[in-house]
Amino acid sequence: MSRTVRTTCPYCAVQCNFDLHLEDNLAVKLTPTRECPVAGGTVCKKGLSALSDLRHPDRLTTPLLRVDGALQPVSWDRALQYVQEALGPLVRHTPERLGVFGSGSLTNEKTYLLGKLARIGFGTPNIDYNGRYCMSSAATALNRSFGLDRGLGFPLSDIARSDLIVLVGANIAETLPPVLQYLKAARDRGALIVSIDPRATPGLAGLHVAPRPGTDHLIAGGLLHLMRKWGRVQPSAPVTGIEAVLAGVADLTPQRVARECDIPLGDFMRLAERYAAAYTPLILTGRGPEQQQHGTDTVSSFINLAFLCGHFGKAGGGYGTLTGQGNGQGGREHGQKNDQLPGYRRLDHPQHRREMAAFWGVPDTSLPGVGLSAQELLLACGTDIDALVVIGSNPAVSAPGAAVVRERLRALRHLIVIDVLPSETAQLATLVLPGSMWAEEEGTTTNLEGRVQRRRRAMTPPGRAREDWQILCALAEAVGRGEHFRYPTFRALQDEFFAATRGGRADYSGLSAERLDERTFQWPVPTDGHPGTPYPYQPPFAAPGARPRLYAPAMVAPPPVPLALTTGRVSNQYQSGTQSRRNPALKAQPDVQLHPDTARARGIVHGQPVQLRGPDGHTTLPANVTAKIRPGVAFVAFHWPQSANELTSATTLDPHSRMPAFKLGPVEARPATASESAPAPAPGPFVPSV
Ligand SMILES: Nc1nc2c(c(=O)[nH]1)N[C@H]1C(S)=C(S)[C@@H](COP(=O)(O)OP(=O)(O)OC[C@H]3O[C@@H](n4cnc5c(=O)[nH]c(N)nc54)[C@H](O)[C@@H]3O)O[C@H]1N2
Ligand SMILES: Nc1nc2c(c(=O)[nH]1)N[C@H]1C(S)=C(S)[C@@H](COP(=O)(O)OP(=O)(O)OC[C@H]3O[C@@H](n4cnc5c(=O)[nH]c(N)nc54)[C@H](O)[C@@H]3O)O[C@H]1N2
Ligand code: SF4
Ligand SMILES: [Mo]
Repeated sequence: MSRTVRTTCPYCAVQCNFDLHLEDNLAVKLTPTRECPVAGGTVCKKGLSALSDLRHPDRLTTPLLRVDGALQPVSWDRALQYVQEALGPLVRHTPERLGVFGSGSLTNEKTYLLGKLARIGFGTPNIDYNGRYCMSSAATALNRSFGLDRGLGFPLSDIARSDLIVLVGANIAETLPPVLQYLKAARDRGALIVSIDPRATPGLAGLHVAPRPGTDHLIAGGLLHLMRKWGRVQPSAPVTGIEAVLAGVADLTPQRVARECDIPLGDFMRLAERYAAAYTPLILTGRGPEQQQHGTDTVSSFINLAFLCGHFGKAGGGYGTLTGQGNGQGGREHGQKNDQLPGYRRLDHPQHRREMAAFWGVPDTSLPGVGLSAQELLLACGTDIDALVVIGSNPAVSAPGAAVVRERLRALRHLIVIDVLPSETAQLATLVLPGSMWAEEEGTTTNLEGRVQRRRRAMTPPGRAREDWQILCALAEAVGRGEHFRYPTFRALQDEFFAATRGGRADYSGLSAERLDERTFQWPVPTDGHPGTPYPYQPPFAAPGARPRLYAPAMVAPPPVPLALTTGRVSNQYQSGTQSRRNPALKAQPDVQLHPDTARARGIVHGQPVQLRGPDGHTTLPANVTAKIRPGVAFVAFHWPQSANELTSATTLDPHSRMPAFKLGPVEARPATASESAPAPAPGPFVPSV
């Protein structure tokens, strides 16, 4: 029998819609739809080839328990008995020694359930998620100025109305390809597109500025310095903190910016003149300036510029951050963060605690406090943390200082991984539970413009794999806390989730599956008849005094290093690569990009192996010698084991957001010796020992 189910893509935060065509309950084809409210029928090759995962031969189809050192298939009864014996005593006696690690690729409903499981199922404060590695600096900066964190404060299509688009460390053509159509529309109407990136990336930029990594805040500050000098400072609304911000940029002359960022003065002046003349200039940050030791302050410096020049909150103007993971936005709203309760409530806010405790029917004193952030949680494994439950993340590859992190994961007494494929993290587990993928479950995701959309189930999980939400409920039962986790249907969980957000900043309580069948909505949607909120950054602001509060970042350049490591993505791979490395349509190989001058000075030859050493590890990768990267910088993508995170620092974190410094660290590079050049063993097919 044939049928078609419309759903959203499993990968990035654009959340393109497409139709799955099924024959006998198996998806056989995927087609984009023009009715997609986000991308209008465009998708990228990752989305187009997403069917590959669903019935991949490596798909996890049975629980696996480590017995005598090897993972072996077991029944669900045996698996849940292990959970009872492993986690039960911790939950009863020392719940804080049990950690939970979640993900921005989980639906809103699973995110909500995971946070609830940690707080009132396990009773632990120690839950955090991979969005800490992704959006935390931009989220922290937006929250501290506006009391609100919605990545884009306008519909994506508004970008077409901008007359200057400044992409700061955002490689849109490779990471969010359908967004390019809106930039193209703006360019066709005369907009200039500027890319600030130490690498020349594909796309539409008419001006490319390649600063030293970690100096973006000086560009923002230098622009504000000139805007003030040129009489362009006219705040978007009454605001606190303006004097300190302006004082902070008083001596940031164009000459100083050009010198410290190491960019041509003429390019900087051209950017400044265009910014001064533009009516709707838009600054969009990606992970480049955000995943830094001072990423939060850097984002604040761009917010300050846009706000003080009166562009913040304009349709298609101002500032926005480009969220990355499929549910990166919703995933940071509903309680899997260490300091958060559903609806973007705060765990350290007495009123918010009372509201959620009453909603869940528990005493508010029983809710734990704020726990460890993601990297701190991983580093505490084997010392303060005895057991960790991981769902939807592969930190053995994606966490900074991955060699150190793998050591910590191995030191755990119990590592329980809920995944769909045998990720490198799953291969370290004591128990692996086979979960569900996008096309196998109902739910909602919230895309990079805050648009809530339905995911629809087309198929059932294979073999003995179960839907993630049912697994989470089973964990609660196994530790004797099933009482609050008995949902007769998924719909009961979904309705509870929507209701739980009522009164929170990210209020979804006006939504239902039926309303979302009619159309999509940008949050907040506080009542049944509410039309959604395309433009949420409007007075009165949620910040104290109803005024935005601007923060004055220190305008200090990072000390120069002989060779700076920066890391990121390539178009043909996704994240830690669990899915994309297995997809024959997405071929790519790891390498290290180096400028010809940098390579020559070190005797490094294109294509030859390079030995790279960072503060917490080392690896060998072939040299990709290219003039598309600035001298003195090495770029390594993080999609493979033995790639970027062997070289990043496990312990350097932004003090405000606890974001690791993925985008700037010291690295040494030299030609590899014969013994170092042996290619890293390719991960073979995964065969659990039987
Ligand atoms: N193909 C693909 N697409 C993806 C993903 C994927 O893994 N693969 N992941 C998704 C996710 S979760 C995310 S978060 C987004 C991320 O999307 P992007 O932010 O676009 O991706 P990155 O490659 O991490 O970083 C962007 C750029 O920052 C530059 N950069 C490095 N250091 C600096 C610096 O100091 N200053 C400046 N200005 N730039 C710098 C890098 O050279 C890089 O080109 O992509 C999403 N889309
Ligand atoms: N050096 C460096 N490191 C980085 C970055 C960087 O730019 N440079 N970027 C960081 C960023 S922005 C991010 S977002 C992180 C991402 O890195 P990770 O947190 O590792 O994210 P993924 O690779 O998407 O991991 C997803 C895992 O969950 C599984 N999975 C996917 N969907 C589901 C689901 O619905 N249910 C279940 N049970 N499992 C599922 C997949 O099979 C995979 O094993 O990496 C960070 N690491
Ligand atoms: S742009 Fe993102 S959401 Fe759209 S098809 Fe590609 S990966 Fe999927
Ligand atoms: Mo991300």
